[in-house]
Amino acid sequence: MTKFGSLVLSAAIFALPVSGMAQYQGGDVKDGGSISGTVKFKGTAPAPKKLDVGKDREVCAKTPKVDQSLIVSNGNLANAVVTITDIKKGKKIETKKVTLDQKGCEYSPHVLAFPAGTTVTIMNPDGVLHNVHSYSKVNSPFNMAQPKFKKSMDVKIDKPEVVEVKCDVHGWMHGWLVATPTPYVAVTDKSGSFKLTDVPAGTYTVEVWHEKLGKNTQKVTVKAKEDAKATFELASK
Ligand SMILES: [Cu+2]
Repeated sequence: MTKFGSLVLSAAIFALPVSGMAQYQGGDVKDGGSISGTVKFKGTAPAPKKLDVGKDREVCAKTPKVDQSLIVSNGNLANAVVTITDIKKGKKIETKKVTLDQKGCEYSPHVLAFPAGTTVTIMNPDGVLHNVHSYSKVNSPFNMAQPKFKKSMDVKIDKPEVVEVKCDVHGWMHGWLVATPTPYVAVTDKSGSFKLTDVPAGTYTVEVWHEKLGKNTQKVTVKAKEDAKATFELASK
């Protein structure tokens, strides 16, 4: 292949994954409204499994660990990610640093969501070795040892993707980094609540994603300076 040809090809490969991002235009939002609501779990959720902490117990077993992959309280679902999938224009993307903690050998938060282009600071306050391993396909995967003396390290997630993260030292450690093409993203708290703010008036597709329960969408109409309510319900697959 000619030099020119390979340049064109590599430019095309580079351009593909970010095309979704390029479509979004950030700016000032005047008289924006919001979308808030609750994500519910349909049915009776099993009690979360206790995790077997078989390594570095003096640090990792200080607090009991339970499987975070399905946390439901009073029918409300935690750790669900809510986004607007078809918004083309809205508030500016601010890529402030966000933090993923590993205190007590557990990822906290279990699901961390942010706009693509954000730098994630991964903390290691416990003084044990972790190995942070990402299972990304769109972004370059990382596999980084974090020795006990390395209190923090940064990793930038450039492109929109749901990235699974595991620790190769502690098999029970498992979490998610969710990078979105727009700034409209929220993760439900223990009460299943979420809120997306500064949304320009209009009708949008709002999507909820949960690691175990999958996706669900609904159309939501936002009026200027008003809060639109949306309730989602996800069931076991
Ligand atoms: Cu670890």
